[in-house]
Amino acid sequence: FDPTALSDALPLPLYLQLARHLRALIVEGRLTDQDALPGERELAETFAVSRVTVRKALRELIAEGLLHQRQGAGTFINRSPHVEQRLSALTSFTEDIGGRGLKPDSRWLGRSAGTATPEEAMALGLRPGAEVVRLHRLRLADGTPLAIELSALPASFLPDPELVQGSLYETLRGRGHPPFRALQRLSAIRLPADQAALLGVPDGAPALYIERRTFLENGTPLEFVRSHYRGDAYDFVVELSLA
Ligand code: 16G
Repeated sequence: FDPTALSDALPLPLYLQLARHLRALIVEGRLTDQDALPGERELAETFAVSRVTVRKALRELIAEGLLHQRQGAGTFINRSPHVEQRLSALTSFTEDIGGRGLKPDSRWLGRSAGTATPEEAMALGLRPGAEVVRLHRLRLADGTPLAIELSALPASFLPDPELVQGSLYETLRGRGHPPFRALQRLSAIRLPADQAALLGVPDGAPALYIERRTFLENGTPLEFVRSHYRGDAYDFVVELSLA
């Protein structure tokens, strides 16, 4: 903690200055050795501000999802699961998260069937006007949102989005259409407000926008996915060898 980070001379109210300082420490991972913040009185003394100011600053960070309070126990940093994901294996979210001993889950943001948009038709190699099914899901690990995924599939492989209860890939394997190969593109973005809110991170937080096109063994496009992965929760790792 740096008590000199706060100043009466700045045009920002003291509680917002304190929130800004604590936010930076949390987001930059500089409080990694401890989960609990010092008590209100100790923070007030450290920063030479009133307890009311401390309380208002903490309330800001709780509203942003960075901290939580437990009755009688204190204030704690919300640690999100950190996932190290190999880029060279074609796996599903359910397998990735389950394989780490975390509980994979999805919240439906939408599911529909309809005519492919030009972009979907192009990505899936469909003729204009072909039917697709869309699955729009918030993906969670141990209850923490990690990614938003919008998958589009030709209706010929998945006639009804309701067929997917848990894992999409498991459903496809069960129907005799196992994903075999995929082409994936990752780009860095800042999350717009609506997606940041779903993922429980501040507006403009860094994320990876990932597009994946998945194919059957015979090369037929099976799935077109546009997803947003939290930048603070994922490391993508790939092994390189001499060409
Ligand atoms: C992964 C894939 C996604 C696929 C999903 C299926 C990326 C980066 N990852 O999250 O394309 O749709 O797995 O997961 O796109 P499920 O079988 O658990 O539904």
